[in-house]
Amino acid sequence: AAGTPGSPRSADFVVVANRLPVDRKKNKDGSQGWKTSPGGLVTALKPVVQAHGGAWIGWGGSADEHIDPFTFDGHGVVPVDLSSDEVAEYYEGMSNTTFWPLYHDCVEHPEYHREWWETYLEINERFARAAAEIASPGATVWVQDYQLQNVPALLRSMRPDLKIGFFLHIPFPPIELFMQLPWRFQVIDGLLGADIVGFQEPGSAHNFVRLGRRLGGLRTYRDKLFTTDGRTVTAKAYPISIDSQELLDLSRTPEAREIARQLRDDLGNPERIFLGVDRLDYTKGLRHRVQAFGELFTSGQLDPLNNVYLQVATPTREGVRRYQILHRDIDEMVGRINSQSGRIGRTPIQYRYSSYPKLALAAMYRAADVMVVSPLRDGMNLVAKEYVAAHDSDDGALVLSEFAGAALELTQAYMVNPYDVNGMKNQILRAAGDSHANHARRMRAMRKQVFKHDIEAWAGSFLSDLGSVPDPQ
Ligand code: GDG
Repeated sequence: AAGTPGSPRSADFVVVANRLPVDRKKNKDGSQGWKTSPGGLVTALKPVVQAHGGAWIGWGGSADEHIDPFTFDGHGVVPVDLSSDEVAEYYEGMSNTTFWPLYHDCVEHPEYHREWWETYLEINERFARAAAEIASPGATVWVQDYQLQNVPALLRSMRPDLKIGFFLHIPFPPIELFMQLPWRFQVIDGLLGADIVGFQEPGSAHNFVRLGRRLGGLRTYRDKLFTTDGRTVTAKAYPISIDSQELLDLSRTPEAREIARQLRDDLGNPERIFLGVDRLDYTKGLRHRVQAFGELFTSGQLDPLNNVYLQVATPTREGVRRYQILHRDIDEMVGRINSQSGRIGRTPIQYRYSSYPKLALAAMYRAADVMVVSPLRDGMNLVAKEYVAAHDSDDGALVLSEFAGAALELTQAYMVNPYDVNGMKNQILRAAGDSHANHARRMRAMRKQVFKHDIEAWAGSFLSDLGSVPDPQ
């Protein structure tokens, strides 16, 4: 569909996120158009934005390009332009080389650069201004994620009449780590501009409250922080989820069944398929996981004749150095392991550095006997939930890191500490060898959880809490 040009009307519900909910596409007649982006957040929030005739503010994804606001599919689209220098400093720098590692337990060293911070603030102000311009009086604005932590306070200073929610998709770190940040006061103040600050799990919410008390000197009570300007901010967990039914339906289509069958065939019809699906990110624990499988295959504890480990690693943040190093390391590890185990015609690790259509992923989840999700730290991890929803048989098993937010909900998974390679090897073997009865019991319990608490429930519970925040005085 082509968007309708012209500034969207003022909106009483506004989403502010780093990325817009639309991607460019080429129409049949060769002209440029837009299509809705894939992904859970868009699936969850788009209907809400549509219902309100609301607007979505975000970056279009390519630098040095100006896009005018337009109306698309019943909601406003308000692009925020970024130059390539701004992308380097605000996005690749401050967001993905400072906040991302700092908030993930410092599994890689965060870098602190004053220029990045300056640009980060400038861009946050640009997003806030766009929201201030389009929000109608008393509107609700929902700001998303670590790229935009200063938007709540900036927006509140421009528009004190608004209800402002913020949701952090990644972990919020313990005070001992957060204290490293040279701009720690500003970030806390930025977040405190919201009425509700939502996190993936209670531990993160608790870290934030503690920080508000210790660093901000605020009075707090349970999940409430009382700001110096007389407002109450709630810090609470809203564990995000997936569109479980949609994914299950997809995995049940004849197309998905056929792709799954073909996949088993292509892999040589092994007794067991182990699967990993991750963005190629250092937080996802790929090095440790590949090491564990490598040892299982070379020692013969997993026989390469009957077992295959399929790892899909989706390209991501390829402009950031740490990601380039990780890419090279995993290529090298997989090559070494495959050359040392298996035999001609049998490659124990099937590694794809590539992204796949959702249908293919659904088919992979369907085909996988054991799903291995072993991040070193993860806000939630949707892949774990997707496997549970899409693996349409009781005979499946999920190996899950205790450091993923999902571990609090998917308690019937085979839990691992990903740093403990021996422990992980044992759990992988245990998950693979467990009885059908145990598999079935665990899968059913997890399925119940994922179908009851889906993405719609997530958005609904955040927005209903935000709706009951008293109007600003
Ligand atoms: C952040 C937080 C939190 C992956 N490869 C392909 C593909 N994917 C999809 C998966 C899943 C999504 O990407 C990844 O979500 P995760 O939750 O696993 O991880 P992050 O990207 O790090 O997400 C995380 C999340 O935000 C939501 O709040 O859970 O903790 O880090 O949906 O299926 N999708 C397609 N092709 C691929 O190759 N189509």
